[in-house]
Amino acid sequence: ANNERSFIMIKPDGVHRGLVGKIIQRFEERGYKLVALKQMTASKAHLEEHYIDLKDKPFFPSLINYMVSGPVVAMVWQGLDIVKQGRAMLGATNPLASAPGSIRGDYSIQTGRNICHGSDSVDSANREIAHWFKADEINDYNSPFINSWVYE
Ligand code: DAT
Ligand code: MG
Repeated sequence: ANNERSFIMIKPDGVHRGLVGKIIQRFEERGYKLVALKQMTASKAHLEEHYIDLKDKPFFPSLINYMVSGPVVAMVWQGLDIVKQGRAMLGATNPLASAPGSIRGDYSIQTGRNICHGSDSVDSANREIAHWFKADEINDYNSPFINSWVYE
């Protein structure tokens, strides 16, 4: 459906490296609609909940330390197949396995500094969007230009 949503986040390294605009631009140019955006420095508890599925992994503490180290840019993008397409646009978890042309493949080298996050399923997207945004922070606006010129 054209109103599928994904949670996409620019991690602290992406913010420090000045890649916020470039990452947003890729989703905009593709034709996806930005419906929520904020910059915040997330708490440890908030990030541990976000990454709850990984809590038993050996890299969990370093992942959380990295994610609390600075501001992130949290976003909700909307459009046809955005969850799957968003993952493809981000690239593989390990940037060394990410195709050139993907965000991670173009801008990063190591898994622990892979600059961006994207929901891995529609269910995780719904969970993550509710975790990062209040309902009134999401802008459910109509865009006739996108409706006519991105979709047929
Ligand atoms: P993704 O971010 O591609 O959804 P994930 O959900 O498996 O990947 O892991 C979340 C983040 O945790 C990932 O972006 C970077 C870190 N991570 C994952 N696997 C790792 C590993 N083997 N070593 C170090 N960090 C890892
Ligand atoms: Mg993941």
